[in-house]
Amino acid sequence: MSLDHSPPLPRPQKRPRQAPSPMVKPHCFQLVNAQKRLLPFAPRNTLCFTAGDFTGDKKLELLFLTPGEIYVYSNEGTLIAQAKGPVQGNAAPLRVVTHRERGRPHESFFVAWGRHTIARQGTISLWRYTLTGKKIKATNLYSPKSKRHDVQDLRVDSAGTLLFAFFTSKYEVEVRRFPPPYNSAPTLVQRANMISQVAFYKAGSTLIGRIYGDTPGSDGELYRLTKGVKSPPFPTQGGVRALLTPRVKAGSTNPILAYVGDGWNKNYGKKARAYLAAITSKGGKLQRRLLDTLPMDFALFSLAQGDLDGDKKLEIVGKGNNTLAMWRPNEKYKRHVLAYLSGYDPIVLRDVDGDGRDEILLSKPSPMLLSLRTPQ
Ligand SMILES: [Ca+2]
Ligand SMILES: [Ca+2]
Repeated sequence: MSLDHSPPLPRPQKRPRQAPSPMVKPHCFQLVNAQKRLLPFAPRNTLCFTAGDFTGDKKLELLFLTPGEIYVYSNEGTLIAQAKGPVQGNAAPLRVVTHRERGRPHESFFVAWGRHTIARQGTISLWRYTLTGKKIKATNLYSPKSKRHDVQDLRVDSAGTLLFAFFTSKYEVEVRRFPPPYNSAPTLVQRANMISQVAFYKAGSTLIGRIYGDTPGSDGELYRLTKGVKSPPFPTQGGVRALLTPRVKAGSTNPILAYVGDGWNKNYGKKARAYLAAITSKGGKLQRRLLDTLPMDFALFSLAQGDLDGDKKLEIVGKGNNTLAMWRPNEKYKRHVLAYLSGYDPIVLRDVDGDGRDEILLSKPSPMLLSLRTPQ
Protein backbone atom coordinates (compact mmCIF):
# COMPACT_ATOMS: atom_id res chain seq x y z
CA MET A 1 0.00 0.00 0.00
CA SER A 2 1.33 3.35 -0.94
CA LEU A 3 1.73 6.01 1.73
CA ASP A 4 1.91 8.71 -0.84
CA HIS A 5 -1.38 10.61 -0.75
CA SER A 6 -0.48 13.14 -3.35
CA PRO A 7 -2.88 13.12 -6.26
CA PRO A 8 -1.84 10.93 -9.13
CA LEU A 9 0.02 12.71 -11.89
CA PRO A 10 -2.07 13.26 -14.96
CA ARG A 11 -1.26 10.86 -17.72
CA PRO A 12 0.68 12.54 -20.45
CA GLN A 13 -1.82 13.40 -23.09
CA LYS A 14 -1.18 12.70 -26.69
CA ARG A 15 -0.79 15.99 -28.45
CA PRO A 16 -3.39 16.30 -31.18
CA ARG A 17 -1.83 16.13 -34.59
CA GLN A 18 -1.92 19.47 -36.34
CA ALA A 19 -2.40 19.74 -40.02
CA PRO A 20 0.58 21.25 -41.83
CA SER A 21 0.30 24.90 -42.69
CA PRO A 22 -1.18 25.55 -46.12
CA MET A 23 1.89 27.68 -46.76
CA VAL A 24 4.05 24.56 -46.92
CA LYS A 25 2.10 22.90 -49.70
CA PRO A 26 3.61 23.57 -53.11
CA HIS A 27 1.23 25.42 -55.35
CA CYS A 28 0.45 24.32 -58.89
CA PHE A 29 1.64 26.69 -61.59
CA GLN A 30 -1.09 29.24 -62.24
CA LEU A 31 -0.92 32.59 -64.01
CA VAL A 32 -2.83 35.45 -62.37
CA ASN A 33 -1.88 38.92 -63.64
CA ALA A 34 0.73 37.73 -66.12
CA GLN A 35 0.99 36.15 -69.52
CA LYS A 36 3.57 33.62 -70.59
CA ARG A 37 5.67 32.92 -73.63
CA LEU A 38 6.90 29.34 -73.63
CA LEU A 39 10.31 28.52 -75.10
CA PRO A 40 9.88 25.02 -76.55
CA PHE A 41 13.47 24.98 -77.86
CA ALA A 42 14.93 25.35 -74.34
CA PRO A 43 16.77 22.29 -72.98
CA ARG A 44 14.42 20.22 -70.84
CA ASN A 45 16.79 19.93 -67.89
CA THR A 46 17.44 23.69 -67.62
CA LEU A 47 18.33 24.70 -64.06
CA CYS A 48 19.32 28.34 -64.70
CA PHE A 49 17.96 30.70 -67.35
CA THR A 50 19.00 34.25 -68.05
CA ALA A 51 19.44 36.66 -70.98
CA GLY A 52 22.07 39.09 -72.18
CA ASP A 53 23.65 40.53 -75.28
CA PHE A 54 26.40 37.93 -75.51
CA THR A 55 27.10 38.44 -79.23
CA GLY A 56 27.23 42.26 -79.26
CA ASP A 57 24.41 42.72 -81.81
CA LYS A 58 22.40 44.89 -79.37
CA LYS A 59 19.72 42.19 -79.09
CA LEU A 60 19.39 39.87 -76.14
CA GLU A 61 20.22 36.20 -76.40
CA LEU A 62 18.85 33.52 -74.09
CA LEU A 63 21.22 31.48 -71.93
CA PHE A 64 20.19 28.07 -70.62
CA LEU A 65 22.34 26.13 -68.17
CA THR A 66 21.83 22.44 -67.49
CA PRO A 67 23.96 20.03 -65.43
CA GLY A 68 27.26 20.15 -67.34
CA GLU A 69 26.05 22.11 -70.42
CA ILE A 70 25.76 25.72 -71.59
CA TYR A 71 23.46 26.80 -74.46
CA VAL A 72 23.09 30.25 -76.02
CA TYR A 73 20.00 30.72 -78.22
CA SER A 74 18.67 33.69 -80.13
CA ASN A 75 15.33 35.03 -78.91
CA GLU A 76 13.75 33.35 -81.94
CA GLY A 77 15.13 29.94 -80.96
CA THR A 78 18.25 29.47 -83.08
CA LEU A 79 21.15 27.77 -81.31
CA ILE A 80 24.11 30.17 -81.42
CA ALA A 81 26.68 28.47 -79.23
CA GLN A 82 27.04 25.48 -76.94
CA ALA A 83 29.75 24.40 -74.49
CA LYS A 84 30.45 22.03 -71.65
CA GLY A 85 30.44 23.18 -68.03
CA PRO A 86 33.33 22.37 -65.70
CA VAL A 87 34.60 18.94 -66.64
CA GLN A 88 35.40 17.79 -63.13
CA GLY A 89 32.76 16.61 -60.74
CA ASN A 90 29.52 16.69 -62.77
CA ALA A 91 28.64 20.11 -61.41
CA ALA A 92 25.23 21.73 -61.72
CA PRO A 93 24.70 25.43 -62.49
CA LEU A 94 23.39 27.11 -59.34
CA ARG A 95 23.65 30.86 -59.99
CA VAL A 96 24.30 33.03 -63.05
CA VAL A 97 24.81 36.77 -63.54
CA THR A 98 25.72 38.79 -66.63
CA HIS A 99 27.73 41.97 -67.05
CA ARG A 100 29.09 44.08 -69.89
CA GLU A 101 32.76 44.50 -69.07
CA ARG A 102 34.49 47.80 -69.76
CA GLY A 103 35.49 48.32 -73.37
CA ARG A 104 33.62 45.25 -74.63
CA PRO A 105 30.69 45.30 -77.03
CA HIS A 106 29.04 42.23 -75.49
CA GLU A 107 28.11 40.91 -72.07
CA SER A 108 30.01 38.19 -70.27
CA PHE A 109 28.25 35.68 -68.05
CA PHE A 110 29.43 34.33 -64.73
CA VAL A 111 28.26 30.94 -63.49
CA ALA A 112 28.57 29.43 -60.02
CA TRP A 113 28.56 25.65 -60.34
CA GLY A 114 28.13 23.27 -57.43
CA ARG A 115 26.32 20.28 -56.07
CA HIS A 116 23.67 18.70 -58.21
CA THR A 117 20.41 18.57 -56.28
CA ILE A 118 19.46 15.17 -57.63
CA ALA A 119 22.78 13.46 -58.31
CA ARG A 120 24.25 14.93 -55.07
CA GLN A 121 27.65 15.43 -56.63
CA GLY A 122 29.69 18.26 -58.08
CA THR A 123 32.11 20.75 -56.59
CA ILE A 124 31.91 24.55 -56.25
CA SER A 125 33.57 26.64 -58.93
CA LEU A 126 33.04 30.11 -60.38
CA TRP A 127 33.56 30.72 -64.09
CA ARG A 128 33.47 33.60 -66.52
CA TYR A 129 32.28 33.02 -70.08
CA THR A 130 32.54 35.19 -73.18
CA LEU A 131 31.40 34.51 -76.73
CA THR A 132 33.61 34.88 -79.79
CA GLY A 133 31.54 33.93 -82.81
CA LYS A 134 30.16 30.49 -82.04
CA LYS A 135 32.88 29.73 -79.48
CA ILE A 136 32.33 30.11 -75.74
CA LYS A 137 35.55 30.98 -73.95
CA ALA A 138 35.63 29.78 -70.34
CA THR A 139 37.87 31.15 -67.57
CA ASN A 140 37.95 29.61 -64.13
CA LEU A 141 37.86 32.42 -61.56
CA TYR A 142 37.75 30.41 -58.36
CA SER A 143 37.50 26.83 -57.10
CA PRO A 144 37.38 26.92 -53.31
CA LYS A 145 37.93 23.96 -51.07
CA SER A 146 34.69 23.06 -49.33
CA LYS A 147 33.03 20.28 -47.38
CA ARG A 148 29.60 21.31 -48.65
CA HIS A 149 29.22 22.21 -52.31
CA ASP A 150 26.18 24.48 -52.14
CA VAL A 151 26.09 28.07 -53.36
CA GLN A 152 24.08 30.74 -51.52
CA ASP A 153 24.37 33.85 -53.67
CA LEU A 154 26.11 35.49 -56.62
CA ARG A 155 25.75 39.23 -57.34
CA VAL A 156 27.32 41.69 -59.73
CA ASP A 157 27.29 45.49 -59.49
CA SER A 158 27.39 48.07 -62.30
CA ALA A 159 31.20 48.13 -62.18
CA GLY A 160 31.37 44.36 -62.65
CA THR A 161 32.48 43.47 -59.14
CA LEU A 162 31.22 40.04 -58.13
CA LEU A 163 30.05 38.98 -54.67
CA PHE A 164 30.04 35.22 -54.23
CA ALA A 165 28.62 33.42 -51.17
CA PHE A 166 29.10 29.67 -50.81
CA PHE A 167 29.21 27.04 -48.08
CA THR A 168 32.57 25.84 -46.81
CA SER A 169 31.12 23.39 -44.27
CA LYS A 170 27.69 22.30 -43.03
CA TYR A 171 26.85 25.75 -41.59
CA GLU A 172 29.66 28.11 -42.52
CA VAL A 173 29.29 30.36 -45.52
CA GLU A 174 32.13 32.37 -47.02
CA VAL A 175 31.68 35.61 -48.97
CA ARG A 176 34.33 36.67 -51.49
CA ARG A 177 34.59 39.82 -53.59
CA PHE A 178 36.06 39.79 -57.13
CA PRO A 179 36.74 43.15 -58.78
CA PRO A 180 37.25 43.21 -62.57
CA PRO A 181 39.33 42.23 -64.52
CA TYR A 182 39.20 39.18 -62.20
CA ASN A 183 42.89 38.36 -62.59
CA SER A 184 43.85 38.49 -58.93
CA ALA A 185 42.75 36.36 -55.99
CA PRO A 186 39.32 37.28 -54.57
CA THR A 187 39.26 39.05 -51.23
CA LEU A 188 37.55 37.50 -48.23
CA VAL A 189 34.61 39.64 -47.11
CA GLN A 190 33.14 37.50 -44.37
CA ARG A 191 32.95 34.01 -42.98
CA ALA A 192 29.91 33.28 -40.80
CA ASN A 193 27.29 30.61 -40.22
CA MET A 194 24.16 30.51 -42.38
CA ILE A 195 24.61 33.59 -44.53
CA SER A 196 21.73 33.48 -47.02
CA GLN A 197 22.06 36.65 -49.10
CA VAL A 198 24.60 39.33 -49.87
CA ALA A 199 24.17 42.73 -51.52
CA PHE A 200 26.29 45.69 -52.54
CA TYR A 201 25.77 48.66 -50.25
CA LYS A 202 26.86 52.27 -50.37
CA ALA A 203 30.48 53.36 -50.00
CA GLY A 204 31.90 50.00 -51.02
CA SER A 205 30.42 48.11 -48.09
CA THR A 206 28.46 44.86 -48.20
CA LEU A 207 25.11 43.87 -46.70
CA ILE A 208 25.00 40.41 -45.19
CA GLY A 209 21.73 38.62 -44.48
CA ARG A 210 21.63 35.52 -42.30
CA ILE A 211 18.99 32.82 -41.88
CA TYR A 212 20.08 32.09 -38.30
CA GLY A 213 22.37 33.67 -35.73
CA ASP A 214 25.42 31.99 -34.21
CA THR A 215 23.33 29.54 -32.17
CA PRO A 216 21.56 27.04 -34.43
CA GLY A 217 17.88 27.93 -34.74
CA SER A 218 18.27 31.45 -33.30
CA ASP A 219 17.00 34.48 -35.19
CA GLY A 220 18.97 35.58 -38.21
CA GLU A 221 20.16 39.11 -38.83
CA LEU A 222 21.11 41.76 -41.33
CA TYR A 223 24.18 43.95 -41.03
CA ARG A 224 26.57 46.08 -42.98
CA LEU A 225 30.20 45.15 -43.34
CA THR A 226 32.72 47.91 -44.05
CA LYS A 227 36.37 46.89 -44.41
CA GLY A 228 35.74 43.85 -42.26
CA VAL A 229 33.98 45.82 -39.51
CA LYS A 230 30.46 44.68 -38.69
CA SER A 231 27.76 47.30 -38.05
CA PRO A 232 25.16 46.88 -35.30
CA PRO A 233 22.33 44.67 -36.62
CA PHE A 234 19.73 46.39 -38.81
CA PRO A 235 16.15 46.13 -37.49
CA THR A 236 14.73 42.90 -38.92
CA GLN A 237 12.25 40.23 -37.82
CA GLY A 238 13.48 36.64 -37.67
CA GLY A 239 15.82 35.33 -40.32
CA VAL A 240 16.61 36.96 -43.67
CA ARG A 241 16.01 35.03 -46.89
CA ALA A 242 15.87 37.76 -49.56
CA LEU A 243 17.75 41.01 -49.95
CA LEU A 244 17.75 43.84 -52.47
CA THR A 245 19.50 47.19 -52.42
CA PRO A 246 17.51 49.47 -54.74
CA ARG A 247 19.14 51.14 -57.72
CA VAL A 248 19.42 54.86 -57.19
CA LYS A 249 19.67 57.32 -60.08
CA ALA A 250 22.78 59.49 -60.02
CA GLY A 251 22.18 62.65 -58.03
CA SER A 252 19.01 61.41 -56.31
CA THR A 253 18.44 59.75 -52.98
CA ASN A 254 16.16 56.89 -52.09
CA PRO A 255 14.72 56.82 -48.58
CA ILE A 256 14.79 53.02 -48.78
CA LEU A 257 18.23 51.62 -48.08
CA ALA A 258 17.30 47.96 -48.58
CA TYR A 259 14.34 45.68 -49.20
CA VAL A 260 14.36 42.58 -47.04
CA GLY A 261 12.46 39.31 -47.15
CA ASP A 262 12.60 38.47 -43.45
CA GLY A 263 10.39 36.58 -40.99
CA TRP A 264 12.22 33.26 -41.25
CA ASN A 265 11.85 30.79 -38.41
CA LYS A 266 13.09 27.22 -38.17
CA ASN A 267 9.46 26.22 -37.71
CA TYR A 268 8.65 27.28 -41.22
CA GLY A 269 5.42 25.30 -41.28
CA LYS A 270 3.85 27.49 -38.62
CA LYS A 271 5.96 30.40 -37.42
CA ALA A 272 7.85 31.60 -40.48
CA ARG A 273 6.31 34.47 -42.43
CA ALA A 274 6.94 35.83 -45.93
CA TYR A 275 7.48 39.47 -45.01
CA LEU A 276 8.49 42.20 -47.42
CA ALA A 277 10.09 44.93 -45.34
CA ALA A 278 12.03 48.09 -46.10
CA ILE A 279 14.95 49.46 -44.14
CA THR A 280 14.82 53.24 -43.96
CA SER A 281 16.81 55.83 -42.11
CA LYS A 282 15.14 58.50 -40.02
CA GLY A 283 17.31 61.05 -38.28
CA GLY A 284 20.27 58.70 -38.63
CA LYS A 285 18.33 55.85 -37.00
CA LEU A 286 17.56 52.73 -39.02
CA GLN A 287 13.95 51.58 -39.07
CA ARG A 288 12.10 48.56 -40.42
CA ARG A 289 8.86 49.19 -42.25
CA LEU A 290 6.67 46.18 -42.97
CA LEU A 291 5.31 46.60 -46.50
CA ASP A 292 3.45 43.33 -47.10
CA THR A 293 3.07 39.72 -46.01
CA LEU A 294 2.46 37.02 -48.60
CA PRO A 295 -0.40 34.94 -47.16
CA MET A 296 0.29 31.73 -49.12
CA ASP A 297 4.02 31.59 -48.45
CA PHE A 298 6.39 30.93 -45.58
CA ALA A 299 9.25 33.03 -46.99
CA LEU A 300 10.26 35.43 -49.72
CA PHE A 301 13.27 33.87 -51.41
CA SER A 302 14.19 36.41 -54.04
CA LEU A 303 13.68 40.13 -54.67
CA ALA A 304 14.43 42.07 -57.84
CA GLN A 305 13.75 45.46 -59.34
CA GLY A 306 12.55 46.12 -62.87
CA ASP A 307 10.12 48.02 -65.05
CA LEU A 308 7.36 45.54 -65.84
CA ASP A 309 4.81 48.08 -67.15
CA GLY A 310 7.14 50.34 -69.14
CA ASP A 311 6.37 53.57 -67.22
CA LYS A 312 10.12 54.09 -66.57
CA LYS A 313 9.58 53.59 -62.85
CA LEU A 314 10.94 50.49 -61.18
CA GLU A 315 8.69 47.92 -59.56
CA ILE A 316 9.71 45.44 -56.89
CA VAL A 317 9.23 41.80 -57.85
CA GLY A 318 9.34 39.09 -55.21
CA LYS A 319 9.26 35.32 -55.31
CA GLY A 320 8.00 33.41 -52.31
CA ASN A 321 7.86 29.64 -52.12
CA ASN A 322 4.39 29.76 -53.71
CA THR A 323 3.80 33.26 -55.06
CA LEU A 324 5.35 35.59 -57.64
CA ALA A 325 4.23 39.14 -56.83
CA MET A 326 4.85 42.74 -57.84
CA TRP A 327 4.68 45.92 -55.77
CA ARG A 328 4.83 49.54 -56.92
CA PRO A 329 6.44 51.99 -54.46
CA ASN A 330 4.04 54.73 -55.66
CA GLU A 331 1.00 52.53 -54.90
CA LYS A 332 1.98 52.12 -51.25
CA TYR A 333 3.21 48.61 -52.08
CA LYS A 334 -0.19 47.20 -52.93
CA ARG A 335 0.39 43.58 -53.93
CA HIS A 336 -0.22 42.38 -57.48
CA VAL A 337 0.01 38.60 -57.70
CA LEU A 338 1.52 37.67 -61.07
CA ALA A 339 1.51 33.90 -60.70
CA TYR A 340 1.47 31.04 -58.23
CA LEU A 341 4.39 28.71 -58.59
CA SER A 342 6.61 26.76 -56.21
CA GLY A 343 10.39 26.78 -56.19
CA TYR A 344 13.29 28.77 -54.83
CA ASP A 345 15.06 30.11 -57.91
CA PRO A 346 16.29 33.71 -57.94
CA ILE A 347 14.24 36.12 -60.05
CA VAL A 348 15.77 37.34 -63.30
CA LEU A 349 14.28 40.42 -65.03
CA ARG A 350 15.34 41.54 -68.52
CA ASP A 351 13.62 43.26 -71.42
CA VAL A 352 14.20 40.34 -73.79
CA ASP A 353 12.10 41.60 -76.73
CA GLY A 354 13.18 45.24 -76.39
CA ASP A 355 9.67 46.73 -76.00
CA GLY A 356 10.67 48.74 -72.91
CA ARG A 357 9.00 46.37 -70.46
CA ASP A 358 10.95 43.81 -68.48
CA GLU A 359 10.07 40.15 -68.68
CA ILE A 360 10.46 37.69 -65.81
CA LEU A 361 12.66 34.76 -66.82
CA LEU A 362 11.56 31.52 -65.21
CA SER A 363 13.39 28.22 -65.44
CA LYS A 364 10.66 26.23 -63.69
CA PRO A 365 8.28 24.52 -64.32
CA SER A 366 9.80 24.97 -67.79
CA PRO A 367 11.79 27.88 -69.22
CA MET A 368 9.42 30.73 -70.10
CA LEU A 369 9.08 34.50 -70.22
CA LEU A 370 6.37 36.09 -68.12
CA SER A 371 5.14 39.58 -68.75
CA LEU A 372 2.66 41.74 -66.89
CA ARG A 373 -0.88 41.42 -68.18
CA THR A 374 -2.01 44.93 -69.06
CA PRO A 375 -3.67 47.03 -67.86
CA GLN A 376 -2.63 46.48 -64.26
CA1 LIG B 1 7.27 50.55 -64.04
CA1 LIG C 1 9.88 43.33 -72.95
